[in-house]
Amino acid sequence: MMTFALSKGRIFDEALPLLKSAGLLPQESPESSRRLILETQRADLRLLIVRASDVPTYVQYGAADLGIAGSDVLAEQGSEGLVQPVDLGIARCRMSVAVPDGLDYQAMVQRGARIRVASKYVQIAKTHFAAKGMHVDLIKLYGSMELAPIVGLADVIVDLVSTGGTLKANGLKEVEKISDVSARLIVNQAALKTRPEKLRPLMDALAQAASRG
Ligand code: PRT
Ligand code: MG
Repeated sequence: MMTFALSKGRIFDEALPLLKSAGLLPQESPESSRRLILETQRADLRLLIVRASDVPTYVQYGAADLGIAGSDVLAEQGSEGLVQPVDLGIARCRMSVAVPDGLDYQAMVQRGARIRVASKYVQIAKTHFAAKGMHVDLIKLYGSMELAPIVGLADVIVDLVSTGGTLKANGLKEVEKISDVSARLIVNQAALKTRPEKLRPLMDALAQAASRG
């Protein structure tokens, strides 16, 4: 039996065509089912439905053999014990710094001002501002980052941006791209060593499906 960890929502929706063409479709939709373990078209493969940020943990500990995780989550949490054979090119967005519309970010940077940064991605933010030689105070949030500068909790945020609509709706603007983000296939390194004959064909099928997409 092989176990594949996946999150509902954005990643599942965009992974669906890939799962379909690799013959890995679940028997029921995770959006309508309350089950957390789903059977698939293949008797030797089951899906685990977990939070997006928990996918690497399940695969790292070997509770799942493989999974799909955003490169944002992998960069934030580290990817020890994981192989990342394929950029699936789905759930694309970018990690950016955003500030209130009226704020002159470049001037703040040039002044060497100490800034307060709110983010769910504190490691990514820390690395980014350290590389720029900036002093920052990091404030960890778990969601609704856009609110922080509006209510004076932080000067800037580091968050994912796709259309830019969420920033705009909250009076913020994107001032610096940190990285491009997309979902990656991840595989437990030890499982790949001990059962390559099972895992390789799956990895190849998903890689092929992704390259066609
Ligand atoms: O929702 P939950 O707390 O369970 O977990 P999650 O928010 O981590 O999961 P989910 O499903 O929302 O996101 C899973 C993955 O999708 C992320 O880790 C990214 O790799 C990827 N992804 C791609 C995105 C976006 N695009 C995206 N736009 N994740 C989040 N967003 C959010 C962003 O945080 C912001 O609030 O969408 C908003 C911005 O969108 P625009 O279009 O208004 O710019
Ligand atoms: Mg979400």
